[in-house]
Amino acid sequence: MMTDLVLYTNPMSRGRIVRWMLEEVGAEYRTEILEYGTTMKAPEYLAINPMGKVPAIRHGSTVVTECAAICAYLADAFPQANLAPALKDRGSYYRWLFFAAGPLEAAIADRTLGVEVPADKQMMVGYGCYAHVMDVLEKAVGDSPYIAGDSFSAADVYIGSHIFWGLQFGSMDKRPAFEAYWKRLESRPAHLRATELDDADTPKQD
Ligand SMILES: N[C@@H](CCC(=O)N[C@@H](CS)C(=O)NCC(=O)O)C(=O)O
Repeated sequence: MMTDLVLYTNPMSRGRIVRWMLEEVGAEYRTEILEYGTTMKAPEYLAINPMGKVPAIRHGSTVVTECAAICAYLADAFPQANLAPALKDRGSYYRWLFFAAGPLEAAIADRTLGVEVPADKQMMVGYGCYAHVMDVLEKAVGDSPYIAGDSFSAADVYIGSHIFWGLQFGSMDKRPAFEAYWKRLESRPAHLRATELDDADTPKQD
């Protein structure tokens, strides 16, 4: 298939977030699967993402890396999908996209790795403490049907994926508000399609 939009991914990675987003915008795209430790670290791919990590996208001559940035980019590149609010309404949209990419990711990673920030050092750590991040996020997902208000947006693809994985892998508290929020997202046709595509690309375990 000839297309100017390419997804660089591995089916067992955060690339699933971007696949979901691509299915939401309904864009035609081609997928390149990269393997951990080999093609992901090869010079050809390091020219796309010097971090040697997936996902990344190339859209014509534009390369975007970092899941949250890719979700935001695709929402703007394909405005007909209506996945980004008007500029004047983007306060919550940007806040939660960046909150999830920064404080939420870091809080979950530290907790998973058993890193505890001493109380007297929390003021210098971007997320403060894990419990506070959970409380703030719990309120946010309970305040409106979607994270940035009444309409589903790219921020839901990103933050919803974190919540889904957090609940699935036990890296986040199983709070009813998180479960109710994910229930509103999980059967979106684009999410189901993306999961099916990534599952089909996942090597089967014997
Ligand atoms: N901050 C990046 C994280 C990307 C990332 O860590 N990807 C992992 C897979 S989920 C990866 O490619 N790891 C391979 C490696 O580090 O060698 C994003 O949000 O896109």
